[in-house]
Amino acid sequence: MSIQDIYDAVVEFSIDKVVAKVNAEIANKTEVSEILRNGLIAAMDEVGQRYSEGEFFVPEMLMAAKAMKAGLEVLKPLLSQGDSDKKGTIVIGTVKGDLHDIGKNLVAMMMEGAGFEVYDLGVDVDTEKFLATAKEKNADVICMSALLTTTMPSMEVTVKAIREQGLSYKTMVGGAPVSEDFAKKIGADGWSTDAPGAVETARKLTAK
Ligand code: B12
Repeated sequence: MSIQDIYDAVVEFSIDKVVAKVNAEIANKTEVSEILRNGLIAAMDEVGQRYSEGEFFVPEMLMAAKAMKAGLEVLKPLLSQGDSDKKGTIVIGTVKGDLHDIGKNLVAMMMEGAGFEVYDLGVDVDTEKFLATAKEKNADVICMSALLTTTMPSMEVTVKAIREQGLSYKTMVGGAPVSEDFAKKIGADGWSTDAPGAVETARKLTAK
């Protein structure tokens, strides 16, 4: 039994096996971060690679995503337990035109675990929705996720709208194709390659 079994189960699209193997690793006291990084997330990178090589198509990506999500559900109670001190308020969503939500969900779960109040708007979220929710919930930070290079530009639209309307929300951007350079270029306040980094960045941005 090993982390490799979790990786293999995702690449084989076996929901039952993913759930069983993640539970087994938890029972084994394996670090959650290791299950995530070397098991579930590494497997999704493999799936993306196989898609790029023409070995997998959209249905396979979707089946792997379902298997990964089943694994995340098992981990969720462990990811969202922790700091109960109320931190800032976060509005998070995947940007307009983009339906990828696994990474965004993971960021939301870890933010919750770190004590933030999180409003998750789901996928395909436009600027108006981000801003309307941020106003309604009196948010500190708007977090935007994008997995497609074609949807990244809408992050800039939101950042610009905040500036132009004289609003004070901080912005954080992330997702596989989003780089620190891109974040700086569009004027976002924060960026991170992964969910733990997203929590760290949100802590810094909301530090009073
Ligand atoms: C699963 C998947 C799908 C699933 C998504 C299911 C779901 N519910 O999410 C489905 C099948 C729907 C799908 C569809 C498509 N996909 Co797809 N997909 C993937 C795949 C294999 C995995 C993504 C994933 O979940 N990774 C795991 C998570 C945990 O990682 P993550 O999202 O990067 O998140 C982490 C960090 O980025 C960061 N993070 C994420 N969000 C945020 C936000 C903030 C604020 C911060 C700070 C950090 C942060 O923290 C996260 C946790 O550590 C990727 C390949 C890849 N390696 O990325 C392709 C990939 C993203 N897809 C791709 C493509 C082309 C498509 C389609 C266009 C295919 C098609 N022809 O229809 C469609 C687009 C649909 C749409 N409109 O969105 C391409 C994108 C190419 C590009 N450069 O734009 C990729 C890279 C595959 C490839 N190698 O070509 N896809």
